[in-house]
Amino acid sequence: MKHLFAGLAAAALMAGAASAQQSITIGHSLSPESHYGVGAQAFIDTLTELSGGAWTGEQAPAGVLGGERDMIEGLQIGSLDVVITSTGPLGNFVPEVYALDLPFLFRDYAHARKVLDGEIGDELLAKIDENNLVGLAWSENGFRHITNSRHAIATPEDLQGLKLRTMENKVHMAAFTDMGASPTPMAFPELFTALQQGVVDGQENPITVITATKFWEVQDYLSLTGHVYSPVAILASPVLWDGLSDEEKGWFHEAAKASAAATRAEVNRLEDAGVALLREKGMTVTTDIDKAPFAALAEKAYSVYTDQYGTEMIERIKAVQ
Ligand code: EAX
Repeated sequence: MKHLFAGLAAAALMAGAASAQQSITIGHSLSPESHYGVGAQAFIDTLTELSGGAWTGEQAPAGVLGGERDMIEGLQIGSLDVVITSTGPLGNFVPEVYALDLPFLFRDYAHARKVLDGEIGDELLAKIDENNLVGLAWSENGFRHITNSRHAIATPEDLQGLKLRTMENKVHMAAFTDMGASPTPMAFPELFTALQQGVVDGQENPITVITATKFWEVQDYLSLTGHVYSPVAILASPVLWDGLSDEEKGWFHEAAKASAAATRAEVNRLEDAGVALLREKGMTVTTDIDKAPFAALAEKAYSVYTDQYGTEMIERIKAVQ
């Protein structure tokens, strides 16, 4: 008994000492080795360094705390501190962000990064702040491509009737309906099993996600459609945020910037290396796809955004050189 009490007292003492150090939980959908995992670790390391060890953190990776929509809700109630999420479900909370999800809008990575790091990106982070969330920085998932288990896809005709999982995003669902597929919205943690069991034939994600999730195990064909750019938002909980000093808020902003830089470096690295790996794993890769017919069909989906907000933001995005 004596030992037990001594042990409890020591544990209480340690807990007391540790409470001087604050720890955050960062949620994301992918493995610790993925571009999100690398970004989450860069966030934690930068925060710890800038705060002189006063702040630390741990990852809740691979959707252990739910899909991206669940995690965003977790931020709003304060059950999670920081989330690294694609914009997939974010438009459900901040509809202005749908502007970034429009297909065939961004020309290339340089264009997307310039828009997100500039005035437009800042404006949209401010919109996020108006919706019981805190937008820290824009990071990156990558240009999305289609995989499936049926046949190679080179033209919109090849998409006809294909059961395709999309994110819970009404712009993406409209675009895939217009391009001829049968979209099925689904949270990411359910996707691998759905592909394995044939609930859906295919899905679309950047090379980063396709490699991190080993989709080659359940998908034979990859088509480099690059049909939409997939931004990532690094978000904080307003519950956490309201308790921070200005100095601490500055550290969190710096940590988010470091996280985005680390993630983008991984996107760059995987853009070529990832496709080579997927070929090695047996996927048939269709390159050199004529995007024009896809883009022509998908354009109708712009109305999901423009009916509410008009075309001004889209023109501004296109004008960024
Ligand atoms: O954020 O849901 C998706 O397809 C996302 O791209 C993935 O979870 C990474």
